[in-house]
Amino acid sequence: MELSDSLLPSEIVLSLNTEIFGRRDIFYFDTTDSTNVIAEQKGYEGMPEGTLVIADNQSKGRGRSGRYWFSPEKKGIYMSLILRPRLLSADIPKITLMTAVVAAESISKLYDVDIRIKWPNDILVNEKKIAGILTTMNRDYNAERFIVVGIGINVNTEYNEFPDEIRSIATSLFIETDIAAGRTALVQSILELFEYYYGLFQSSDFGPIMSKWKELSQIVGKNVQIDLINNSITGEVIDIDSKGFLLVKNSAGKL
Ligand code: BT5
Repeated sequence: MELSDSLLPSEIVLSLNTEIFGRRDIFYFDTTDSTNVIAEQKGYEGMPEGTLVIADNQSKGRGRSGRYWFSPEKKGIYMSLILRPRLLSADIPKITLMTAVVAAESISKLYDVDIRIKWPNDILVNEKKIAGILTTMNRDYNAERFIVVGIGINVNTEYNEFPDEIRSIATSLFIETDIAAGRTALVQSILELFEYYYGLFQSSDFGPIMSKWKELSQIVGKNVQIDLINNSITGEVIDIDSKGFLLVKNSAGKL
């Protein structure tokens, strides 16, 4: 069947192999400001886990700490999921790491690219950013905690379409593979892997997901510079701890 060039809910659910994610309401927009903003509103109103907000275009796509996410029309995937996890607050940051594994594996399942995760939320191909994740935690009208996980992926964006300031640091699946890809199959793959890893996370421990994360990040043993708001830390990455924090040893041997 010929699919439309939009991310229509009726096409996303067709042959979708999940029970929760994508199986609750799907709010589709041809254009919106930010799917995370809409999902935060829907979460506040009490919408359940698995609710999906998805758009073909974002006018104010958000990154972390007030940064932006470039979201050209029908060129990428801009989606946000509502979660109501049965997890301790200390485990919530791991959702971002888990989502990075989901995004990376969804891409590498469908495309022949060498995908890497950069702590905590960057997905890279050839050292350029192809996807990003934005996780927020809020309380709804009933004071119940909920999480919104936003995923942005550059699918068919061409090199010249990226704004000047990110052209050299961003890439897309089209740039990397020369294949103009259907976005719907990638959305389905994300929903399916999300459901799998989220179930694993909540029913057992984070160990298997952390192993995948380490395998995809190849960061242990690397020398890094971490820029904080007022200073920066350089050193060697020793490990990721059980809470999902990066452990870095500086030249003085201090962890
Ligand atoms: C992120 O922030 O990487 C999180 C991006 C999350 C986007 C999704 S789309 C669906 C959902 N709805 C939203 O409104 N957001 C989420 P951060 O690590 O802060 O990276 C932002 C930085 O990446 C920017 O300051 C730019 O330098 C760069 N950047 C912006 N747009 C990009 C793009 N399309 N591809 C690669 N890099 C980009």
